[in-house]
Parts: sequence; structure tokens; C-alpha cells
Amino acid sequence: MVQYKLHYFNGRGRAEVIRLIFVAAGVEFEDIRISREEWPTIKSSMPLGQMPVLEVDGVKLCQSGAISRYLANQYGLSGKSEMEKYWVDAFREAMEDIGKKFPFSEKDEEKKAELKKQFFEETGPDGLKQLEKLYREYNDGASFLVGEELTVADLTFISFADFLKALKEDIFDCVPDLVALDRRLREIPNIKAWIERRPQSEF
Ligand SMILES: N[C@@H](CCC(=O)N[C@@H](CS)C(=O)NCC(=O)O)C(=O)O
Repeated sequence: MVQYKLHYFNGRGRAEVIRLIFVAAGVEFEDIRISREEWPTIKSSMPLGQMPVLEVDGVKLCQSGAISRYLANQYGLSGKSEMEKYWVDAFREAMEDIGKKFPFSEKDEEKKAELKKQFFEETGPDGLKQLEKLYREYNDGASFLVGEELTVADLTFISFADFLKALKEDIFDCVPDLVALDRRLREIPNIKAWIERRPQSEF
């Protein structure tokens, strides 16, 4: 059996989709959480000096998107046809685009406050409404974002929703179909159990 060790900080961040893939597929993995104090001594041992890093039988893989695609392909979570695979990628990119609009790395506090306000009042809700429209038009607001089975697009959505709700709890109020999707996905037994037992963190 392949041995997986996932290295990341103690947070959901860029590692949570990878964890959710293991959880959804029922595959065991070691969830190694590195503290900020330990990180400087470990950084040079990680490819690109960053995390998440997934060790697959001792081989270290970097880049969260590439890792999640690699695992999703192995565990049947990439979509059933080439077209579904396209939509999985398209939904994932759409979510990434919305997330990137939040001014995390803005250093000027005044500008940051202004951009945050703009994100919460306009860019964020507008992006979510566009995402919901795509979901309605493409998949008729069905049980999953793509096709008729769980894919990594849904797992990315869970992580994306956690991220946005941590910034502003009611940010999804303007998109009822996405709220319903979020609720349904979190009722899937393996996912529900993971959400209940995973270590708590702000992000
Ligand atoms: N594109 C990379 C970005 C990885 C990244 O930015 N990792 C951050 C944590 S989210 C990190 O390792 N920061 C510590 C550092 O760069 O020293 C990915 O998606 O894996």
C-alpha cells in the first residue's frame, strides 16, 4: 500500500483539498502539521521551500494544485469524461479567481481596509453570483458541481466556502443554491466525520 505523508502548517489553507481527497476516497494519510517555530529549520528540506508537500512513498511532491489533480486522477474524483474534467478544472479556476481578489498581501493598512470593504460588498458577492450562475446553467443546480458524482471541484468548493466564511460568515447569503450545495456536501458521511474531527483553525 502506498504511504502518504502530508506536510503543512496547522491550518486548512492550501492543504485542505488534499486532505479532503484522502477523506472522500477513504485513503489513509499522515497529517503532519508543522508549527511556525519549527518551519525555518524544515523549509530547506521541502521542494521550492514551501508547503503543502505530499510524500508518496518517500518522494516529495510540491504544488497543491498539481498534487490534488494527481490524487483526484487516481481516486476517480476528476470527472467521468474529458468534458467533465474540463468543467472540474473550470470551476476550480473560477473559485481561485474569486479567492485571489481578497487583498491578503496588501501591506498598506488603509488601502487594505478599502479593498476588503470592496471585496465584501462587491467583488466577493459578484464573483459568487457568477459562480452560482455557472453552476445553474451548466449542471442545473444538481447535487454536485459537475456531473452526477463527487469530484475534486466539490472538495475545492468545501475548502473555498470555509475560507470565505472565515472572512465573513454571511458572505454566501446572496447565493442560495451554493448554500444548499455546501450543506449537502458536508452531509456526505466521510466528509462530515472529517469536519467534526479535524483540528480547528481560523484558516
Ligand atoms: N503554489 C504553491 C504555493 C505554496 C505556498 O505559498 N505555501 C505557503 C503556505 S500557504 C508557504 O509554504 N509559506 C511558507 C514559506 O514560503 O516560507 C502551492 O499551491 O502549493
